[in-house]
Amino acid sequence: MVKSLFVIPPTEEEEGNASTKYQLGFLNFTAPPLGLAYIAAVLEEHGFSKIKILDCHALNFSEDEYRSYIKRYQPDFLGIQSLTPNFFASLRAARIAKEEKVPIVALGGYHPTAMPDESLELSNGNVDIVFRGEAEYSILEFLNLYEKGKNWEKVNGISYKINGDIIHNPNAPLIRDLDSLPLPARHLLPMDKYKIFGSAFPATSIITSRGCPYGCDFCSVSAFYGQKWRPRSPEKIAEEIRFLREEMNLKATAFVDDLFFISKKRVKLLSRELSKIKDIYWGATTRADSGDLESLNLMRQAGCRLVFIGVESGNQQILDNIHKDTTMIQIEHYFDNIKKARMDSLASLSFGFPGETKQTMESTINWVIHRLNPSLALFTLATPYPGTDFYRKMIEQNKIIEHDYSKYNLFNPIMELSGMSREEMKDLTKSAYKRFYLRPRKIIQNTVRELRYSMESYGFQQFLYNGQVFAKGIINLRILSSM
Ligand code: B12
Ligand code: SF4
Repeated sequence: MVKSLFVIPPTEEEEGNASTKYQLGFLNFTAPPLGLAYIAAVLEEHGFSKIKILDCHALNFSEDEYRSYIKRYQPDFLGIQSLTPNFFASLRAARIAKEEKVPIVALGGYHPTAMPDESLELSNGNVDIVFRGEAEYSILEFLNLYEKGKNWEKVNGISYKINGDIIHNPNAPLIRDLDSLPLPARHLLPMDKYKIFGSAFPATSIITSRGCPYGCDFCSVSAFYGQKWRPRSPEKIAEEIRFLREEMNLKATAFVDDLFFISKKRVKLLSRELSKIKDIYWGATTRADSGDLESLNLMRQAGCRLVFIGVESGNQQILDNIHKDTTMIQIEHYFDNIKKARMDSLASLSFGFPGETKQTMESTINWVIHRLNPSLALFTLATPYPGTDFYRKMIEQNKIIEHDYSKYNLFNPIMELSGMSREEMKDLTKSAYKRFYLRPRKIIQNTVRELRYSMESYGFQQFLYNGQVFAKGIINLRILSSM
């Protein structure tokens, strides 16, 4: 039986989940690699029993610890998940695997899907195959053939090198019915290591649909799935949440769909299913043009406490430039509705898109603070991820000044901005955090919010947790004041 190992590679600080360094404690979000867990579940379902997942990020593994793990386990197949910031880390992980004589080393995920040639070339022969796109069934087909010693070179969705030439097989078809997939193999993951927005208790993520029909220029998702959206059924989603609640004792979950709220009808059905499950709290990503008050109220009743909104900018021209397809009025109205539905909001802003100047940044910050006033805000820097239209345009216009992918973590300036230096951009972003969070009103609001959650979710006896809330608050204040 083939022994497989799927890996989130060990990273240096910049390459890792940037939240550890740049974001604030209360945004701390370390979610399980569901993609690897889905692949493993499909393999298990088809009789592959020797499968492991090693999440070096969650376990805080160094490259030496990763090497020792490979030495002990001696896999026949090792697959590495690569996003853009950890691409070089993935190549180092591939080199270590080859040094430890792993016969087949593969890369998969967003970055190698967008850049298969570069991934194979830069690996210097340490990567044998790139799996492009959604890979549950291409991996299954590959391992079936490989195990039987048969020729795997016709498997759809893969790229590989043969006699110096790179071969790209046709794309693997998207999975038509997501309900046909087994539940992700979370039992192979260190579930106690994952945190959702810093919650003091074990939490997880769940995905209820894949893809997104919108075409925002900068978004890797629409590039990866080709603007196609596929849902799971509300019953299947409820079944997974019930399992998480009853079997794994998890109380909090984040829906990491690219777009959770796609239609009112679906939100209604889903909320009805979720309302039947006691004691489960969740958060989800929505667009600012998607939620009416009635739907938000239903979500609240079904346990939703936090809504994440990709606002991007407080300037209409910039929103139009990136094809966000929303208006500032819609955004304002949406935040008002979230408040009326008594939920928290996390507004995600991105500075540096085409049309950005010091003035537009300033006015966005003021608009967020004084008009939207979300519970939490995330201020990042626009990053052109390979595969997106935004990347293509920035390359064509010769605007990219940072070519080191490990800096593509949303907190480093990657492009040139007219009239603003890189340092000024970084400084203005830091000052946005300070101005947003270091207001006495916000400090009190956030502390009360955390206390309210802990009481509501865990009861009075969790006094210790409340102690942690205060400690975390003080740590956050210290981070902010040292920024
Ligand atoms: C949850 C999440 C996280 C979690 C967990 C990430 C993880 N390892 O899965 C955390 C919080 C750690 C995280 C961190 C970051 N993330 Co993130 N994240 C997501 C999110 C919302 C969901 C991921 C998910 O579960 N998808 C569902 C599963 C089913 O799909 P999947 O993971 O893509 O896996 C499938 C395929 O890609 C493929 N595949 C994946 N890996 C492998 C490996 C092998 C060997 C093979 C064969 C196939 C394969 O097969 C899988 C099954 O079909 C996605 C958006 C999205 N919807 O995908 C962004 C996303 C992946 N993140 C993104 C970014 C930018 C980041 C950060 C830079 C943000 C930050 N500043 O902190 C960091 C970088 C972390 C790092 N070191 O690389 C970008 C990636 C862009 C890019 N080109 O790299 C995305 C696409 C968001 C976006 N819209 O732009 N993220
Ligand atoms: S940013 Fe959001 S709405 Fe836009 S394409 Fe990506 S997932 Fe869809």
